Amino acid sequence: MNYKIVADSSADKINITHIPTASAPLKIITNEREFIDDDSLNADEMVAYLKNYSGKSSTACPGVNDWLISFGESENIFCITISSNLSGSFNSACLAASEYETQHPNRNVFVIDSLSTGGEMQLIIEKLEELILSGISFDEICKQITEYQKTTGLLFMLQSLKNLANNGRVSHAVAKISGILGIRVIGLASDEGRLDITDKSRGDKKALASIIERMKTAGCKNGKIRISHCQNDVFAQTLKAEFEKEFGTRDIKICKTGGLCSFYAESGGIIIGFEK
Ligand code: X90
Repeated sequence: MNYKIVADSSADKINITHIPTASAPLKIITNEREFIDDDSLNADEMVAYLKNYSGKSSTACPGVNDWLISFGESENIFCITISSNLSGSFNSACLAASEYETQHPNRNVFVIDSLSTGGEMQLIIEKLEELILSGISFDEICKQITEYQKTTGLLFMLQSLKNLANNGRVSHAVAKISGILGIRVIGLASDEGRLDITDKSRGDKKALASIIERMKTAGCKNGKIRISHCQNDVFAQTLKAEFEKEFGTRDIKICKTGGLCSFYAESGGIIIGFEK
């Protein structure tokens, strides 16, 4: 029985090595250019280009065919998507899964709505690898990963909500506050997989205090933490050091946001997946 874990590119990074993986790319689209969120994308160049671009910009989820390509020829597939309340990615993955299972009656695809993105998807992927390697059955893995999802969370800190508002993912009224210089908007992925904004803090120091407080309240202890940052390595490193002190956890990884999360988190943005 062979296994494969596939995720859309909003996961930012896939940290596992023992099970084959694939990423289904989202796209970032302007009137002049189209960016495919795969390994060849230079996200920093894209962010720099978008800074000087004043026209319309949007994103598109992977199509059914993109998902089918990522499945390849594997027998047992776990497929993780960005929140179905933010994107059509889950929907198109489900369509691809049923097409795949019809074509290959002996193969299985389990599609997981992360109700989140970034680091929380990384944690789900890592847990899946662990469960597969433990040798339990496909059905048992499905059960256990669904339970695991209840024990993970996601927090974000953004310095601009412009692209989120322009694409209808937060209200323009909420986005306005983030336009004020020095303001960092902090929030959590809600249980329904939407952006739940909880704090507006001025400056990194206050933002740091709000982040720690929110993570404590959310139930973060000494489990794994996965941080993605958009052009903000300095603050990501500060967070890592503070999390180590505050929660005593040593398993913290930092990566750069991929194309999709760079587009929405924008320069300075931070996304944190954590275990409760
Ligand atoms: O299908 C598409 O075009 C993709 C749409 C994605 C929209 C939002 C992505 C947000 C990514 C922002 C902070 C994380 C919030 C997660 C809450 C569940 C980054």
